[in-house]
Amino acid sequence: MTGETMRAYSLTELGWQGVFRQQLTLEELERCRPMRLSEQSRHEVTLIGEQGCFTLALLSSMPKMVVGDWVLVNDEGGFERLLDRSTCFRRIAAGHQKQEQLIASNVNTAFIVCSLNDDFNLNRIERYLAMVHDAGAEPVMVLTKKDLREDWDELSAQVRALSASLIVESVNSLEPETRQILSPWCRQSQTVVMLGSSGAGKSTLTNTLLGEQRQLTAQTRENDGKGRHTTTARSLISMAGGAMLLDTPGMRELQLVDMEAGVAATFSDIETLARQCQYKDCLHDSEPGCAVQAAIAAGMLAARRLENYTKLMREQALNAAKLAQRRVGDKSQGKFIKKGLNQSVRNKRGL
Ligand SMILES: Nc1nc2c(ncn2[C@@H]2O[C@H](COP(=O)(O)OP(=O)(O)OP(=O)(O)O)[C@@H](O)[C@H]2O)c(=O)[nH]1
Ligand SMILES: [Mg+2]
Ligand SMILES: [Zn+2]
Repeated sequence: MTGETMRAYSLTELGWQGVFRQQLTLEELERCRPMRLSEQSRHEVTLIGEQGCFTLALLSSMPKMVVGDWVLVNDEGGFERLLDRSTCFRRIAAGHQKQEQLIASNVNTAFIVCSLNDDFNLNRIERYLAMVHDAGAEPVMVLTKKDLREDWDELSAQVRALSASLIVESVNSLEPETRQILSPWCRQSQTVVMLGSSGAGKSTLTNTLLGEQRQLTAQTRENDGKGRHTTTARSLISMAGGAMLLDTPGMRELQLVDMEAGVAATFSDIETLARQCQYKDCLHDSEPGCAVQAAIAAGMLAARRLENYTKLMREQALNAAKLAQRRVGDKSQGKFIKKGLNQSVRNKRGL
């Protein structure tokens, strides 16, 4: 570990909560200090705590860590252990290799940032909601670029219709009053993650909440709602007197994995209807006595919603199966390597 000078924070400012404190033994309370992982790269992580900030080199013996984690550091400045997470966001990494990727941990609220402009998409919003429900955090929909759409209220109503319990705020992220609108979730000891597509306005929102231009944001480009990736790394930033804000790079592809409960929570209306279907294993397709199809016919449920529910349920199960297969593959490959090593040892010994 190498020391670095930086402003020190109180644990409350860093998002410390009872659920973490109660994990410490008396001995650990005396000997160790908790620090929060604020940034990470392949080989090292940045930890911040009451005494400032450290860079910790990662070793293969350490557990997989992610931004938001609480880590115990001993008197000598060494890694002691990772505390259990209260919430954890994950997805299947983009690309061919089906690998689970951790995105953030110990988050209380997820702002699902979505532009009211070009990339408005209910299916994608439901995808994010499934991920947030899976993580165990509270989702808040933050619809940005309200100033660029005259019909913003209509779009906002479509999002509100997804679930009666869903909180939906429409904002202009560049306006200081947005800070007021989002303040209920930005109190001290809270952690808020910004999730959403590239160009949705996550960093703009972060800066407005911080009251300073801390994060780099894309220039406004007319006729180009797509946006390049401006933010390239996740970082946890302290909002003076308020929450810890976690800005993330836009996700090109958000594949769900092993999130049956997260999808079910996102589509609780369909799950409730399904309990009234005639057949327990109803696929809500063309079975007789299907309460879900009946709700669609009666205009109570959008056919789009059932389609997306079916798609996400299938996707998460398929990815879970692929991941399990990959794990088995890794294990047998591990055995193979071991066997190979034993053989080479025998060869060296002339056996
Ligand atoms: N008019 C208007 N422009 C906005 C609003 N929110 C964001 N923008 C603009 O949209 C562009 C993209 O915003 P960013 O904050 O960089 O987007 P991001 O979500 O952080 O994107 P990545 O870092 O690539 O994931 C910038 O030019 C912002 O100024 C808004 O509410 N109204
Ligand atoms: Mg950004
Ligand atoms: Zn049915």
